[in-house]
This record gives sequence, structure tokens and C-alpha cells, in this order.
Amino acid sequence: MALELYHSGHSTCSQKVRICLAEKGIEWTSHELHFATGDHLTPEYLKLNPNGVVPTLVHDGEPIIESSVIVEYLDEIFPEPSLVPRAPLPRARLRVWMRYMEEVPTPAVRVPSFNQVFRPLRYENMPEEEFQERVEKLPLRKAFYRRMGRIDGFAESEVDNALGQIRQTAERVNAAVIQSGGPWILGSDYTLIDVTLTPLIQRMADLGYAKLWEDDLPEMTAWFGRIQNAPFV
Ligand SMILES: N[C@@H](CCC(=O)N[C@@H](CS)C(=O)NCC(=O)O)C(=O)O
Repeated sequence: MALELYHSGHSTCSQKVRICLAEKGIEWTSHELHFATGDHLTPEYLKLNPNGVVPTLVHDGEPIIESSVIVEYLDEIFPEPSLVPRAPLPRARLRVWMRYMEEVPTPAVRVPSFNQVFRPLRYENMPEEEFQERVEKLPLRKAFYRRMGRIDGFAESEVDNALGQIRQTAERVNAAVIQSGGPWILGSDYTLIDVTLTPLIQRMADLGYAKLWEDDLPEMTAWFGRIQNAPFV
């Protein structure tokens, strides 16, 4: 069985898949893409992933896109150690969390990430014309890049909204760990929700936002401490 992953080092969606592969001890072939040089927008890559984003898993020649779909797929083809509960009710609860992750914290983390790191690093010094050409090529993210701009970054209101969404996520994790009895979000089993949330929270901590949970959300803080001490992270 051949597994190839098209990914990028600093992409949280790629990190989610890499954590899942590591947890399961799966061997894979790496194809690292660099956004600065537009590797994700070449005609060859767009054939694999028409959304022009990473990650893409290629399994025996078949491309699978969308990081949440990829981790669920990996859990199906490599069921041990299992990262998805078997019983229908906890399985449904896991799926509710997965939807929430995609709707709320995943897009929220992008805003401070681009403002503080990726915009200055990749785009600030790019000629304006080249930046505009790049934006036109993006299959999914034109509006996001236009709102960001090459120089100004996102409006303060958008950053505030994103930080509020991360705070809500941290509050929900705190409450979930209390309700489930921990140590993981859904209880005694480490699941895809812990996997999915890890790179998002690590990114926020790296950007200096750990105060969003450290001051008054002890269960969230303890969860993240356990994650940081776990193997593979
Ligand atoms: N829903 C997609 C989102 C993937 C995504 O947004 N990937 C980012 C990196 S985390 C990306 O490729 N960005 C390309 C860009 O900014 O141009 C998934 O979960 O796979």
C-alpha cells in the first residue's frame, strides 16, 4: 500500500494529518509544497486538489482531499490504534466536534497566523502586481486574501472576532473535559478531536495567545499540557 502526502511544514491542516499518521505508526512518502513559490497552484497539483490547498493524501494513486476526510479515512484503513469511537452516540459526538472545528476554530486561527507571520513572510515584499495575480489564481481563498491585503493585514474587528472564536473553543474544551472526566476531550480515549485541535492550539500558543485559556480555563490548560507531553507532538 503506497501513501503519499502533499503537505506543508507550517500548515495546521497538514500537521493534523501528520499527527494522525504518527499516532498510527503509518509509513508515508512526503511531497512538501511551498506556498511562497506557488507549488500548490501548479496545474499538476490542482489536478490532485482542485481547491489549491494542502493537504492531499494519495493512496495507491487515488487522491483524497480535505484534512478531516483524510484523518477519518486513515482511521478506516488503519483501524488500530482507533481514533474514532465505535459506538454510534460517541461517534456522533465526535462528528459534531469535527464540524465545529471546521466552522469555527480552523478559519479563526488563519486570521492571526496570516496577520502576524505568513503575510509579512510571504507577501509583504512581493510586488503588488504579482500578489494580485496570485490572488486571482486561488480557487477558494480570493476573498480572504483580498480582505487581508499585502500590506495592511486584517481589520481589527476581524482579528477580535477570530480571537473570540478561539476563546469559545477553549471554553468548550474546558467544559467537555469536565463533563467527560478527561483526560481527553471525549473522555478516556484520545480521538480525532484531540488530533484536530492540537495544531490549532499550538499555533495560538506560538503566536502568543495562550492567555486566552491559561488564566481561567484550568481543564483546557491541563489538556494542552497533556498534549504537549504526549509522544509524536
Ligand atoms: N478544508 C481544507 C483547508 C485546507 C487549507 O486551508 N490549507 C491551507 C494550509 S493550512 C492552505 O493550503 N492554504 C493555501 C493558501 O493559503 O494559499 C482542509 O481541511 O484540508
